[in-house]
Amino acid sequence: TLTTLGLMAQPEANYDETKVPKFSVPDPLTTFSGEAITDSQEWEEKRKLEIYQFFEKQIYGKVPALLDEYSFKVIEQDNQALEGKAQRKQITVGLKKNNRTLNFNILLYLPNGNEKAPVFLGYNFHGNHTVTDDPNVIIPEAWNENNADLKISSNKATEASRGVRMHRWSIDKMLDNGYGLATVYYGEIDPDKNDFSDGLHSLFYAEEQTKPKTNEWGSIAAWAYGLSRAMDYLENDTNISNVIVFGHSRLGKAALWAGATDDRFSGVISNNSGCGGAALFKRKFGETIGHINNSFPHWFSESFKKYSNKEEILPVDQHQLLALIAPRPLYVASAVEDEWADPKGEFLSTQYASKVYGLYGKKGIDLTEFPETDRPIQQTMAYHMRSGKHDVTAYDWDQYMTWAETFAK
Ligand code: GTR
Repeated sequence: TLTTLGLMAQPEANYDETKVPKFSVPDPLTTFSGEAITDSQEWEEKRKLEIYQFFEKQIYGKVPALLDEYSFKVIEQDNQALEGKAQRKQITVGLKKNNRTLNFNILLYLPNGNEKAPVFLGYNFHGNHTVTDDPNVIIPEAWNENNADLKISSNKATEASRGVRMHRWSIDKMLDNGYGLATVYYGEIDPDKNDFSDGLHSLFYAEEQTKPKTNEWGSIAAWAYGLSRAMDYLENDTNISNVIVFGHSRLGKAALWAGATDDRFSGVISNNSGCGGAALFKRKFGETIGHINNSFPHWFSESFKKYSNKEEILPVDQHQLLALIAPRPLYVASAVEDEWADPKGEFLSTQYASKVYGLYGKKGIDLTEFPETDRPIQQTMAYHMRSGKHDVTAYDWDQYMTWAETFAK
């Protein structure tokens, strides 16, 4: 059967475990030429780089060049925000290339009373003003996807959408537990539509160029790059001890790639990131490469399209993306009802990446059984399967904070 999703008819998603194809998991500890890797030094010198380069050229796409200029400016600050609980800063970051400029705003809350705090950095889907009802948070000007439930129309956020996504960010609890939050509206980096004329990509074009080259970045890589540019500011803020990068769903894919490309992130959290995130492609359970390239042709590099409905010829899988983050703490979280994201595939890739963590003497996920729902496993690598649907909940944040307390501070 075929279903029409976007551009081309695609096979219907499989949700039947007995129909998952038999496949062999590419071994993180055997090089493409067949050499065995036995310690962390060999991993870094021989294997990590070739895996990294594969993901860079064939999946997410390469960043084409360096920026010409980087600048930041604290445009708003209140040391007694949120009833005195927090310091709030809003920082405009300016990126310049070929005389073109792109600006984005970081909203930063730091807990009062601590000299230095660990910070969660994560993109939001519709604007910094959606994560809190704080009336002082700036509403983004950039293109915004319409969403009637969230009161966004005419592709522009307004006052009407202030606070509409508060439930996804446990800001009060973060502050009470001594964590800060930094968030950015992802549409300020690259509007999420199949159009390469705007956003970060367009800064880097040569004259007459209208889209990235075949092996160059899609939107996920551009969003990951934006997280690193936010980090350029955060790592110099003297009130911040370390930054844990977080993302949900498509933004979880971006958080993972940011974690793999930038080791300044001291920890990485993937919340329901699914296909192209933590889930294994080769299981073809729920969303597949064909589906994702078809519905979101702009997310990956053009070179990744050759793997649509050809998972078997892909020489890597997503556990190797996770392994690129080793030995830094990594949390992968799924939700039971989020079958489109293949929770079991997210779990298995976490488990398969564990042996790379083992090379560093770090504990991964050593369970062989699929874990029980709402029973988190927390080591340097952590995993939980939450009851409920595709979302970010207070439960998720409670687990992330408990884990970060021991492993990622
Ligand atoms: C879906 C997409 C998923 C996931 C999700 C989201 O439509 O198929 O890969 O990214 O969107 O970001 O919420």
